[in-house]
Amino acid sequence: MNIGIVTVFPELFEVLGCGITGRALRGGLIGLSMWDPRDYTQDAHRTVDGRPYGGGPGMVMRVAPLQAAIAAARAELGEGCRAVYLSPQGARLDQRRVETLSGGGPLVLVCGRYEGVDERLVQLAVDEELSIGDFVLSGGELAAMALVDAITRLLPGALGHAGSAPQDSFADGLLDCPHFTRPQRVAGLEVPAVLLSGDHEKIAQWRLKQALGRTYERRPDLLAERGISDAEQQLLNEYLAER
Ligand code: 9WO
Repeated sequence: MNIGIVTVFPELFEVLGCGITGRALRGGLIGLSMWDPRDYTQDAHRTVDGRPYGGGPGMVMRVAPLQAAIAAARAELGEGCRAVYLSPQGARLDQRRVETLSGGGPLVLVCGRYEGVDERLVQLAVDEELSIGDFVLSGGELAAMALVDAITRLLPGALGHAGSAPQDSFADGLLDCPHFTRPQRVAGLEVPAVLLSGDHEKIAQWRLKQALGRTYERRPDLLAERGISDAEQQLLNEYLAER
């Protein structure tokens, strides 16, 4: 999976050298390339921004350097690639979208700074605008890194022990169940006995019940979207009765 990053701060992406993404990079499972719009400017000051038409505070990223950087990235990554602009105005990213992007062609992730990019750049060179949540950052880079991380961990072979990804939160449209490790008692709080029973069938049932209960309590919107089977409704009823 090849991903181009259009950013005036390429050094921010060094953090992806750690952990799962770092191993995926070293193993060639993902390829990251950086495209700095400043390298595609014509003036001595390497200007990438301009004052906003209509006035107001701050600066706006100009079309030409961004467009040239995106074009250069596209040319190297192949014309089948999609350009994604990360911004709070984008469609909300969710695990389903991550799965689609992870299984698709190369990506160019466009990171804005300042007050944003000239809207004509979005019209001319961006295929899709995505948001990772309803909050404002100082630039699109952290959102792009979140997307790279989420995509990478879905690639076959990215996770050490195979089968971790499908058990993640959201794999089945549910929040994750609680997890416990040693010691058995912490500040008077015990690990649920069923997890010590060795009965893998019962443990799986307990985990599903917890996942259903937590999703119902914390994210009823997810549960409504996903739907619930009769057997699962039974488990959810047990969970609520046990509260
Ligand atoms: C800055 C600003 C300053 C004064 C008044 C309004 C303002 N809006 C912004 C703004 O939205 N800046 C953005 C910074 C411009 C595009 C890149 N930036 C960004 C991307 N911030 N947050 C994101 C982002 C991306 C994806 N998902 C969540 C947030």
